[in-house]
Amino acid sequence: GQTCSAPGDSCVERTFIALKPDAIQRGLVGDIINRFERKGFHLLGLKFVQPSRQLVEKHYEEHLGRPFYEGLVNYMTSGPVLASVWEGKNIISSSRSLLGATDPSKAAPGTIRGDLATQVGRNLVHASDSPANAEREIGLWFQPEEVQSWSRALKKWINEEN
Ligand code: IDP
Repeated sequence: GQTCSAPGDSCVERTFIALKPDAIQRGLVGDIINRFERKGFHLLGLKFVQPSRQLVEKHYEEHLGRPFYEGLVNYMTSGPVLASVWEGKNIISSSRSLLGATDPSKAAPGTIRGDLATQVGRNLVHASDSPANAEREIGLWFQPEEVQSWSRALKKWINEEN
């Protein structure tokens, strides 16, 4: 959880990405994960979990009281979720660009939601929206030993500036 203040700086962040139950049901796991891998992001943790109501309520606590909150909790607990941790340059804002707008009917073509979804209540994927939320969400969904630290041979081809 560092902050990448200026676009174009070289700071590396971690984020939490979850493929929601509709992504699993629709068989889109490979397609969505592929987009993060092809971008050059570094996978640190991955697990298939049936989240409890309590976990989802904590994850979405900022939305408590919103009209869509109950539906959102029901949706997120309706089946297994693929939870993941990724690292990369400016990954928090960059992964949200890959996802597209929250409402898939407004998401740009080329984005995950723009290409693959139509409904805000079935928008396939979650990505943390700030460094503080990324660390909070990683801590909610993962034990420390489930997040790996490994070095990739391709690193210099993806990350070096010159
Ligand atoms: P985000 O997932 O793009 O960060 P948030 O505003 O944090 O968007 O909303 C969290 C999730 O709540 C959304 O991804 C979506 O699943 C759901 N949601 C948000 N707004 C609505 C709504 O108006 N109707 C139904 N579901 C919504």
